[in-house]
Amino acid sequence: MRLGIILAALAVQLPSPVCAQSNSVPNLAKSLGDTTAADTKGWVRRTDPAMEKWRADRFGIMVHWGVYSVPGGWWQGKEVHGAAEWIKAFAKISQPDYDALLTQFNPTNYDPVAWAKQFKAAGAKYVVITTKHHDGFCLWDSKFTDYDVMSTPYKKDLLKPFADAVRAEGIDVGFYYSIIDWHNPDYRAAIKTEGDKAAYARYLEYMKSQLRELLTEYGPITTLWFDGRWDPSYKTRPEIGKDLEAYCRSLSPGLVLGDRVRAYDSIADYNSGFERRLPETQPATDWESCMTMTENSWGYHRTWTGNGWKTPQYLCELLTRSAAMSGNFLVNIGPEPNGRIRPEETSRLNRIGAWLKVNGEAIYGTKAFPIAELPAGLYATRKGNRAYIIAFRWPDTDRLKLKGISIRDAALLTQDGMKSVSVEGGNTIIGLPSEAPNAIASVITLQLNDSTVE
Ligand code: FHN
Repeated sequence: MRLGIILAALAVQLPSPVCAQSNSVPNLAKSLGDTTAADTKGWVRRTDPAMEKWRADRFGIMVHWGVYSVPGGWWQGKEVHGAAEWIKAFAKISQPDYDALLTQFNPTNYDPVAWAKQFKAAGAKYVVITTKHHDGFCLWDSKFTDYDVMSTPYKKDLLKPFADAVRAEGIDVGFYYSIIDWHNPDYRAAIKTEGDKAAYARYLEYMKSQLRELLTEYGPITTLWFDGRWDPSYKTRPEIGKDLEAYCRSLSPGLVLGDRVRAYDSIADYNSGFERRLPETQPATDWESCMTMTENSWGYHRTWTGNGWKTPQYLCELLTRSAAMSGNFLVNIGPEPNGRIRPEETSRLNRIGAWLKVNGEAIYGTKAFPIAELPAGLYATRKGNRAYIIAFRWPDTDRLKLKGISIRDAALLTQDGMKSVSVEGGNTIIGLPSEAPNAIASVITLQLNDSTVE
């Protein structure tokens, strides 16, 4: 067993929520990808069109798909708790046994056009798919390895039709790429000898070759989502990440890169370290949260129980809280090995999409709008001189006083269009119906007086 996988297996013993599963663990706990201590000092806020587009998107979908979906959280008749994409490490599966899974990966129901329509129906503006996860298996026909989809019975590139279909729906395509690789013989978790150093240098070339394929043969890729930077071989040598980052940017100048390409020493274009949680307060940099629908499995887990699935309402609230702190929200799905998106996920995506269809104006293209003493369950965003109060808990009384702002006009966003509400009390109080118009969360739009500083 390789060093990386041994360390990963050891991680099972650690109290990391990625690895452990317990009913007492809160829904949004810390996990391996979490970072909070990165230095924000050297961070430069990009204002080019690609970055502004990403910033305005606010909502995306992440897809974890690979051969790990075949066992789907089960090994030798036993359920393996925790993240299903980690099953090789968690169940201590030998390389030959794991490789045998490739012969069972045959997603004949894969319909990228239907996937793309589903993403559209969910209201997603960008999608990030795992091209290669920690197991090293590649979803595309890579010239640099046989450990890819061409070695499965399916024998067709999965990414090309994915990228084409997603783009055809007007959604941006992003690629997840794991730095950790349990299969590549040159990958090292730690560098202890000159031999390790030489091997890792070869691995770096391998990554670059693959990234060149991904960035040049699949149309415009708006974001590269690196992951797995915590092994000492990477995290103690920031120059490796810097080299990789410069290489990717040279191939695709507008690329939006999260900080996981770097070795915890600085933020790239945005902080991608909020994994399965949101920040407590608004970060100083651009940021994105990635979120599982279950407690902690990203890949398909056949019989997910744990502490259940997040409700559509909760997912909408997490998305809203992100926008209200000027951040993006990436919700994850883990498709089945046959290529279907599971019903627990389609139903949630559809509910989020239905909510966004009426209320998306309060999310897309907005940023934080701090209002003092906003009651619990209410969030505020802003776009120019229009602000939005998004109420996940309808106010207790039918008058809402908003401190420190002056409103010209107010209305409710409803399925049947805008419904005017009264503004009183020196332009700070709005009159509300006694019942919330939307079952998930209702949006009150505010036309701000020009004196309200942007
Ligand atoms: O170990 C992975 C995990 O499987 C998953 O891909 C998440 C997604 O952010 N990232 C890693 C943990 O940080």
